[in-house]
Amino acid sequence: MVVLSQSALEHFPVIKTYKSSSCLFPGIPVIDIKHPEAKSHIIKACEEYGFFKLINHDVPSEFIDTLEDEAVNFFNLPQSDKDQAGPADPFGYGNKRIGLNGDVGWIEFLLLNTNPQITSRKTLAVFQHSPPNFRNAVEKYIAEVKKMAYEVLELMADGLKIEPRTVLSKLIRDEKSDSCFRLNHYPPCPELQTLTGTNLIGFGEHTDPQIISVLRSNNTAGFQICLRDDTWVSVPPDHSSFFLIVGDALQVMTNGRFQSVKHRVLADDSMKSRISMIFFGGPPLNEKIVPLPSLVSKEEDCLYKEFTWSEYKYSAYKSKLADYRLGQFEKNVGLTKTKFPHFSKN
Ligand code: GA4
Repeated sequence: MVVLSQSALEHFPVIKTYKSSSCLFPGIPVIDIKHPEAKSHIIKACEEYGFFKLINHDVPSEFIDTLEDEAVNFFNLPQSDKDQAGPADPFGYGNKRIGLNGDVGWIEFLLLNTNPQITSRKTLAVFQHSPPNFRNAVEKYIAEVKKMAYEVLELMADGLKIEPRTVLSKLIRDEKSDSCFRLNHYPPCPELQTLTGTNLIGFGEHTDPQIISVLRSNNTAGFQICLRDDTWVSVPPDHSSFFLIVGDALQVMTNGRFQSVKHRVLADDSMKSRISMIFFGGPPLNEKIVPLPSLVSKEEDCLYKEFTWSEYKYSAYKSKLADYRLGQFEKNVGLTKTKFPHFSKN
């Protein structure tokens, strides 16, 4: 993975980098989960950015550090050992290929499903082929992050004034919740320095299909989000906080009041490896994804057709990373972007 020839580079999407102008974005909303007004801060952040940084959480740092160490151990294994846990179909170990439809990135990763009831054969194979403490570290971390995600979703329901306050969190708490977990390793790419003004894509732009994603990374830069005016900004890394990302399903459930945020990762051009861990909270497969009734005043105001998570997920897995996946589920295709002021460019 680390040997990078010019010809290898030619197979990778290279985008113009605006390193000097693509600003580090100091303005990202930072939410203290214990602040008395956290619920209204969350709503504002989701409306404006579909994204926020969460601080003062109760996830013990020992679980975070242990998982990071285990992830480093895993990615340091000989390539032939890692390959035994692959290819990602979509679960398992993946190297450069993302999804099933030709997307590539400067990345290697492990994608696992997290529901013990439907633990895929591939997820079990990953645990068999990984260091002995790996499974334990993954399971402990996920259990803690899930608890935090429930709390965030309950504060969100409070802020949206919907009852019961568990209306969103119960979808992820459900034993049939179709959630998944991803460990990413973006190897350093110092050769980029010779390619002045270009940058390699680690993980191309996309929105997450699920309800909410909880991202945590080591202190390496590269993560960017797309603002409502279509500019890309770099999010300063912070290894002790979590970044919460609104997914497509939550966009639909809020009838577009929240918008799933486009994000991507650029490969670093220093000697630093980026390690990230993301929990994707999804509903049960048979769950209907529809706007919450209290967020739609009249039936004709409902922006989306009715569909189940299973229908959406399988359609997402047929798409390319950068596709606008919700388009075919909109009642009036293309209208969503102009319906709400915060979607418009100005
Ligand atoms: C994006 C969010 C999650 O990482 C993911 C990704 C999935 C994959 O890597 O297999 C997808 C991508 C993600 C959306 C479109 C499809 C499916 C790759 C891809 C091209 C695990 C998910 O659920 O959707």
